[in-house]
Amino acid sequence: MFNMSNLDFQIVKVKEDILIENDKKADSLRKFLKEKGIYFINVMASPGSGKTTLLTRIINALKGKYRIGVLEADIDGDVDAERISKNTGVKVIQVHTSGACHLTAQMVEDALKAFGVDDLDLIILENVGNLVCPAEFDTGSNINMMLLSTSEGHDKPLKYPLMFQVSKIAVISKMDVAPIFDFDLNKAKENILYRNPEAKIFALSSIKNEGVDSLINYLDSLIQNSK
Ligand SMILES: Nc1nc2c(ncn2[C@@H]2O[C@H](COP(=O)(O)OP(=O)(O)O)[C@@H](O)[C@H]2O)c(=O)[nH]1
Ligand SMILES: [Mg+2]
Repeated sequence: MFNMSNLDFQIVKVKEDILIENDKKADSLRKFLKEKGIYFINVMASPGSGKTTLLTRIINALKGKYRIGVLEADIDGDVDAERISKNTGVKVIQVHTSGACHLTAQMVEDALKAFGVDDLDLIILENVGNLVCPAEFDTGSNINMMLLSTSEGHDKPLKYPLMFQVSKIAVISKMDVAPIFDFDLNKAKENILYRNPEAKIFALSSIKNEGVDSLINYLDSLIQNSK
């Protein structure tokens, strides 16, 4: 694209091009996984919102039914991969993003190549903890699930629209401590639905194991219906 002034320079819409390329790669990855009969869930949220704790419960509930592989994406470290491996026993791979705050579809494809997917029915990606960047990049997943923990506040859908728009499942986590943080569940639901009227909302506590079963049943039905 060229600028509107008479000066001799060019404006390149780098980000737009990157996103278009990423969308293409994500579509081809989705097609590849569909042909193999593999369902892929991308989990996004702020750091500390309870992703790994919730995933541990989901994986332990579904691992008897599906062969599960987990991608743990972080800027550095391998603590979550270790936690998932130790607490669930399923196959896990840690992906480092070299400083990036999100995973691209290309990074997912590279990780899956290293991982090997032939023995899997379900892939779960714990994306980098961030409420902004991961929402922009289609990972090739079948569904995006995001978490909003009660300690973050019920106003977050108003501040971070894209994350709520691209996530078909919105989990409100840490309901056990909602009163401490003056978290208003009705307002949170209203704010989520304002961003995404189709969102399926689950309010739960992973620590107390309350409300987790209905999310697991819903995920199970999505996986079954994808076959
Ligand atoms: N009170 C409460 N704490 C939780 C719950 N789920 C996770 N946590 C705590 O929140 C912290 C971050 O959890 P973690 O699963 O590592 O979050 P992640 O960074 O999103 O993966 C840990 O200290 C967990 O024990 C919950 O349902 N209730
Ligand atoms: Mg984690």
